[in-house]
Amino acid sequence: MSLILYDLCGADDLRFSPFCWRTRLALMHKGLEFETVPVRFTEKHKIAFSEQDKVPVIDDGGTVVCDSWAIAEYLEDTYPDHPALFPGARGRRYAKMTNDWTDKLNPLILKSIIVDVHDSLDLPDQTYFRGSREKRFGKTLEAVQADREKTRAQLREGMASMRAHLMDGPFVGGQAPAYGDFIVFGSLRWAQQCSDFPMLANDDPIADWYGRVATTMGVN
Ligand SMILES: N[C@@H](CCC(=O)N[C@@H](CS)C(=O)NCC(=O)O)C(=O)O
Repeated sequence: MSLILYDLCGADDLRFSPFCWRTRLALMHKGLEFETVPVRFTEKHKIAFSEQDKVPVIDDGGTVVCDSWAIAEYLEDTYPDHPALFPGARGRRYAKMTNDWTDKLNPLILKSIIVDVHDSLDLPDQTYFRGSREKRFGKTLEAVQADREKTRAQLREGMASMRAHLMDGPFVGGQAPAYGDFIVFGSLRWAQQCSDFPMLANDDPIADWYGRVATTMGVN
């Protein structure tokens, strides 16, 4: 049985989830064949078998794994002879650090593009997204996004350690992209797909890195 990725889906089949991007790129890097099943926010029934309500979920021939980090570990441990997601002696720990660091930056991206994300969804999902996110933030999506110059500045400042890291090599993972790259790339890809508001300045070394990952992974 083939491997299936349950992938968040917006309007016009837009696949924009930062977490699903992590998994998609991990599968591509491992050279594993997979199919995707589009899942809208309001189609939780499609992942009910996973006994939780978030994507990504993979079904690898009957083995169901949820949560992008758990999926990455599963793929690395199940397919050790395929290209490594966590290269190097401490690769897994560094990737986990990048995972946790990026998860803390994601809210800044979300707040910068939240109306644009809403507008990227089909109508039933727009209603769900507005209701759930306005409850989370305690204000309208428009009020959240109104501060986006400020939140984007915080994001750019928050990425300083990555700029410093990239002075040592072209990728987060070293000389070639690995899971640490896919984590950060997924978040910036999400912003790029849903919004015209650029997260990075053109002369930011992270913008160059983003282009390198896109080219290497063939996701331009
Ligand atoms: N920690 C999880 C987070 C997954 C997550 O938050 N997924 C979002 C899509 S980007 C989701 O499914 N949200 C469902 C909802 O908000 O109802 C991971 O790394 O996979």
